[in-house]
Amino acid sequence: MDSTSAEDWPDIPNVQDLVALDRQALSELSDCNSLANIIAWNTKYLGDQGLVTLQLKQIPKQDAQHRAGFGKAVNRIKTTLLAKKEEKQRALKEEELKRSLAADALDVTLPGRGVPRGRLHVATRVMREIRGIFADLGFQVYRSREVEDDLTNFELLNMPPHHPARDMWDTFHTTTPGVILRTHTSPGQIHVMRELCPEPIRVILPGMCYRYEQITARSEIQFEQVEGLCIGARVTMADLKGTITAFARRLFGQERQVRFRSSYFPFTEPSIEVDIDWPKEDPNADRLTKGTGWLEIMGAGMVHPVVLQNGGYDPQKFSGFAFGMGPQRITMLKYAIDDIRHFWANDVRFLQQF
Ligand code: FA5
Repeated sequence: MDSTSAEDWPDIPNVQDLVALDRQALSELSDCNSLANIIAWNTKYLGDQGLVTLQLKQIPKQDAQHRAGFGKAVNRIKTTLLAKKEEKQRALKEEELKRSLAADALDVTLPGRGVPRGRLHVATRVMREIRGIFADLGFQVYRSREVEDDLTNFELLNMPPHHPARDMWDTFHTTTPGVILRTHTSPGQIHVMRELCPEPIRVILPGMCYRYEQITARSEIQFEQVEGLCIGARVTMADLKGTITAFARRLFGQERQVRFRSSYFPFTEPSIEVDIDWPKEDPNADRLTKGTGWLEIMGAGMVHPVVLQNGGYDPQKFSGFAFGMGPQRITMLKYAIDDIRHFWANDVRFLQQF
């Protein structure tokens, strides 16, 4: 930076002090590397008690001969320092702006942050697939209640209080005697029959069921079922077999073999259980089929005449079939899910796989 030299004012006696002050001020100014430093520098030299200001206050005390020269010199120093200070201040502000722009740089070419998209739970997807298949087969959806009475959940389905088959469906009782959480969707058969009798029926009844039993990898205390009910003048076992086979092939693939095994349910006669074959090349085949090559997907049968009667239908004129499947177990088979508890765990690592 330029500084005043003693030769500029040869007629001032204490010119050396002024020159030294000027040089010191300029040197310190050039060392300032922040706006805060400049403020401190300004206070030291140009503030009310600043070193240059003090010299300005000395002007009137100079003898008449040197007063004008001294005043001129001090004022010149002040003016120069002010100008240099402003110049330095501007440069520092610019530097600071550049630094902050570089630090907060916004790269407008970066791709935007993706919005995470939700999806349907795998159980909901399979449930919709099942509904879709039965819709194509001409079945309507009938919604039925989850809180039932003992009469509809058991008795009207041909299970009087003493019936040993009740042991298969251990129940959650409410504090109101006889009011329970349904153990299966089958009581819905009674509701739909009583509502639609004597019309023919072709419905599915999806919904939640509750059983007081041990939770395992295959069993929950709360799970979904899809009940099916078809009633008409000449409904036969062949209709049941055809419907189930068409359903299983649509859901699991055209090549699938469907096997019907005789079984027992108090509300169907005859009763069957339905298996599908499982591809041997699937590494899970042995575990899933327990080495048999077949997997059970539902219970079914021809509606028992007592149940038809309880629903208002004359068993001499009407016949029907019914089935009940667990869509969560079907989902487990379809996607090789090894534990039914994943469905309710709400773990996104599980959910994101589907
Ligand atoms: C019944 O519940 C009968 N109501 C089915 C039926 C309906 C037969 C109409 C005949 C005519 P079952 O208890 O086997 O049957 O259950 C049917 C399906 O529900 C099972 O195959 C299984 O897929 C599912 N399920 C049963 N218990 C559980 C459980 N604790 N957790 C998950 N799914 C279950």
